[in-house]
Amino acid sequence: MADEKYDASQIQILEGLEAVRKRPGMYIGSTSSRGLHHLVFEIVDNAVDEALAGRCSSIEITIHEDNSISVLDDGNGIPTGIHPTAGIPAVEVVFTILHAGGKFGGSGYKVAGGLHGVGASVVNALSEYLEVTVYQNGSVYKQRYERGDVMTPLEVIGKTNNTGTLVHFKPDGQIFEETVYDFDVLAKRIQEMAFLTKGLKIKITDKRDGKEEIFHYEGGIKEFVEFLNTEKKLLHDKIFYVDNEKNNTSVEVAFQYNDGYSELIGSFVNNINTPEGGTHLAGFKSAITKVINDYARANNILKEKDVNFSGDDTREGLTAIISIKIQDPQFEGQTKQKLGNKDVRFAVDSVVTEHLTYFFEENPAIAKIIIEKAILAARARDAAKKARELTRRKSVLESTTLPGKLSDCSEKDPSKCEIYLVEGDSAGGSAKQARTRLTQAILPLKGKILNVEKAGRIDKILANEEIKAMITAFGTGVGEDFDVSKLRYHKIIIMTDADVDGEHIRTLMLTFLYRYFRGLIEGGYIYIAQPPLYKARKAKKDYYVYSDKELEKVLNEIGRENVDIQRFKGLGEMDAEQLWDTTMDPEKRTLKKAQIEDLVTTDEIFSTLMGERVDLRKKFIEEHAKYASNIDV
Ligand code: TSJ
Repeated sequence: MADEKYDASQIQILEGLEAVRKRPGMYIGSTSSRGLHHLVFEIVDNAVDEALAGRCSSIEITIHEDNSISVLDDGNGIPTGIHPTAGIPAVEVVFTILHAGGKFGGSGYKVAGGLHGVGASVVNALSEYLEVTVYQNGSVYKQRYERGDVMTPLEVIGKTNNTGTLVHFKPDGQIFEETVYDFDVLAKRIQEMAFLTKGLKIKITDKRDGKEEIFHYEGGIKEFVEFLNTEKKLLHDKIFYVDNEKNNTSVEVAFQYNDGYSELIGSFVNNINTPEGGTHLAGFKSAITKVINDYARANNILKEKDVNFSGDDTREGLTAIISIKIQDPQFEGQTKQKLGNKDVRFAVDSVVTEHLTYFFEENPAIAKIIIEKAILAARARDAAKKARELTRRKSVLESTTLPGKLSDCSEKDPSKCEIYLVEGDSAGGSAKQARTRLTQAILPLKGKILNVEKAGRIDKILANEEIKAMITAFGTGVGEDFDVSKLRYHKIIIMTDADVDGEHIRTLMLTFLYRYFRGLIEGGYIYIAQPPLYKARKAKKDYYVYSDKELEKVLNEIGRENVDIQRFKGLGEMDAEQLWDTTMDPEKRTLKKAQIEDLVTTDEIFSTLMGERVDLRKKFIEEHAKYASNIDV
């Protein structure tokens, strides 16, 4: 290639990637641990695309001892030929031009990839170094970049009989606040990727400690459902599964019922989780409601006088995965996580309707079991409704009669109000003393609140005093009555001890909110207070410290001599002033927003921790002293 041409394109390229280094958050969300892990997913997404195109069957991810990452696939290799308009090798375009990648006339679905849908060039820009090796046409090609700059041109460095792409990069310590990888964070998302791409084998190896895992599911999302239902009592063995295409939409659905009372539906568009659902989820729900009702009528299980099952009735105990792939996904809603494409609803509805009708005809015993479950759900719903009406008359759930234990705030504008849900009466007392009366309400909750996962249906749960108090204080109503516009506090803050018991109670509360007030989590109203773990005192000066890592940092700064370190076992060990200063003062505190992070752990935690299996629950609590991490930012 002519040198001149090479230089010319180079200048333009450098400008492009400089922007990424200046404002990394714009491209990868943040430069925290989350952004660090995001880099890996960006790269892996590209290799998964190659698998979706049918050219790759195996991906190997390695965390090296220096926390650099390599990703190897056995696909065709990123094209090495000169790109017709850029005039440089296509692989160099991929790594040096923003938003390039994958658009070389390849067919099939382009997975948007990652949170922000940006590509390899962003990873390159944010890496101390990145080396790409392509195995193609009998040759091994290699190129090296540093902080996005081309260090060496694409060179042939050897011969090979293999094909594939290897990318090795080290995130730039000048950019990232955190540079240490967490195996579990990577493994979780990679496992999800493997479930969503049937047949693809993904291996992850941690060279720092020798850990490795291989995820490989020939059954794809059918095995995902099996996995999510692992600790559940199943209502039927055979999993419903369909993988079909309709109007350019690939529709893959799997589901199975368990004897529980909640529904767990994971929905994905081009391998990206859509926690807020959208048209694909709507299509699925309308199909199963319709097919179950039609079958029940046709077989005279629902008589003429009977009303139809509601959608909720047909989804009690349902575990499902919906994975669709489309050419041009449109995301809407506040967080752009809700699929908006109108025609997708019809495509999913019609594929599921057709195959589920057929499935019920082939498996009448399963149809009967599912319908019986819906009958019980409908009865419980009626009972709960009657109970609610009764209690409403008694004004127990009426927001005008607030619970006696609530110390309400005086401000009436919900957007300015916050409520602290505080574990235990004594901590509740300190919090009450510490708070700002105008905007902060305190609701102390006794000991272990009800374990909703084991308690059963909503009618029983509503009878629990602690839960009744929360519902009344929130003001939103619950179940069919839920109305987020009636929420009395725009911040609901869970404040528990920093010990294992506190964690347990926090998880119980989150479980309750997840199951019955998911709208509050999705709306971003639920927060977790961060009380300090330690107080370090030196020369009459106090340092409040929130993690073991921070303690190390503080001790390094102030010196280890003559330091008095106090570990706070519970909120109760702090006086009102300390509690205010460290945890409740809006000017100084940090709050974590609870969000439904990923399906794999969320449900693993909720069912393992809360379900029937006491042995697993114990083991889980012991292993995961910090298990709310999956639900935090
Ligand atoms: F992200 C990335 F670019 F760094 C990256 C890309 C990282 C890794 C580990 C793999 C890949 C990658 C890209 N593997 N395979 C490909 N494939 C292509 O770029 C490719 C190959 C052939 C054709 C074609 O149309 O023939 C098209 C494409 C996009």
